Amino acid sequence: MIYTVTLNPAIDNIIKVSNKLVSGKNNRIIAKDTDVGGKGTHVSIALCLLKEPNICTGIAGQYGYEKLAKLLKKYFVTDQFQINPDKAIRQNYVITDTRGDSSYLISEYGSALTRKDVDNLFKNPLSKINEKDYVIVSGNPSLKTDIKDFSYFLKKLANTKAKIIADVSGKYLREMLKMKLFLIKPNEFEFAEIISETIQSTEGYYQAYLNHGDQLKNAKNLAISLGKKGSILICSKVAYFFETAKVHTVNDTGSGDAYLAGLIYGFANKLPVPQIGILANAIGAAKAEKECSSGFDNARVKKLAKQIIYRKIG
Ligand code: TA6
Repeated sequence: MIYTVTLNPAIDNIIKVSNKLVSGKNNRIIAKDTDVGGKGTHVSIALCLLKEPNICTGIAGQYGYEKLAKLLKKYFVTDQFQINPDKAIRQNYVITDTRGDSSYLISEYGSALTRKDVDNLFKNPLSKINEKDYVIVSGNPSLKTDIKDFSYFLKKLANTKAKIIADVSGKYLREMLKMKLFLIKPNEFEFAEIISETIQSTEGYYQAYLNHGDQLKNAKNLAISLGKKGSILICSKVAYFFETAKVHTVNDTGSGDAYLAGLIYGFANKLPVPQIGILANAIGAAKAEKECSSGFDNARVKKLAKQIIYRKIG
C-alpha cells in the first residue's frame, strides 16, 4: 500500500489577477477559488487520478478539517488524517495572473508537530505499515516544529521498515537523510542547499551526486525537479535528464507534487526508469495547465508524454 503523510496540510486560497502582479498598484482580482494544499495531499490526489490505491494521512487540525476533507473528496480521495482538536488547518494563498509566467505562494506557518500527534498517527492511520509499503513524507512539518519532535516521528517511521520517500527541505531533509530512504525529490534550490553547491549545468548534477556521496548515500533513488528546465532522475547510480513538455503554464503550484506522484506510480508499478521519468514529467506539465493547485487531465498526460525528450547523463 502507498501512504502519503502530510504533517502540515493547508487550504490553498487561489487568487487570479489580470496581467502581472505589480507592487504599489491595486491588482484587481478576476477569479478566486480554494483547493487542497500541503503537498502529500496533492500526491494522493494525483495517485487517485492514476487509479493507484493509496491512503492519504497526516495531522489535520479540527478547525478547517471538514473543508479539507470535502475538497479531497472532489478528487475521490478519502483521507485518514489524524485529527488534532486543538489545531486549525492553515490557510495558504496562491496568486496567479493571466500571463501564466508563474505563481506566488504565501503560506502560514501552521502548528508545530508534537510527540502526541506522532503517537496518535502511529496508533491509528499508520498502525498497519510494513516493509512492503511505500510511505511518502511530503511537505515539511510546520517550521515551528522542534527538530527533535520530527526526529521522534522519523524513528517510529524507520521502525516500520517501509520504503520511505522524502519531499521535504532544509533541516528536515538533512534529518531524513540520516535514515535509509527509497527516494528523495528536492527541487534545484533544495538540492543546492543540501550539498552547499550551485550546479551550473545538467551534467553537473551527476558529478555533484558523485562528489557528495557522503551526504546522499542513504538515498537509493534521487529525483531533482528543475521547474521549466526539466528534471534529473538517478537510480542505482544511472542518471537521466528529462526535458519538460512545452505547455502554457496557468498555475505551476503543485506541479512538483504531481511529478512526485508520477515517480511513485512508476516505481510501484516497476516501470523501466526512463518511462518513470517520462510519466512523471508529463504529469507535472499537465498539472501546470490547470488553474488550481492539484489535479490534471490524463488524456493530456498521454499526449505530453510523447513530447518528452530525455538523455543519459551518467
Ligand atoms: O507544492 C504546492 C503546495 O502544496 C501548495 O499547495 C501549498 O500548500 C504549499 O505547497 C505548501 O508547502 P509547504 O512546504 O508549506 O507544506
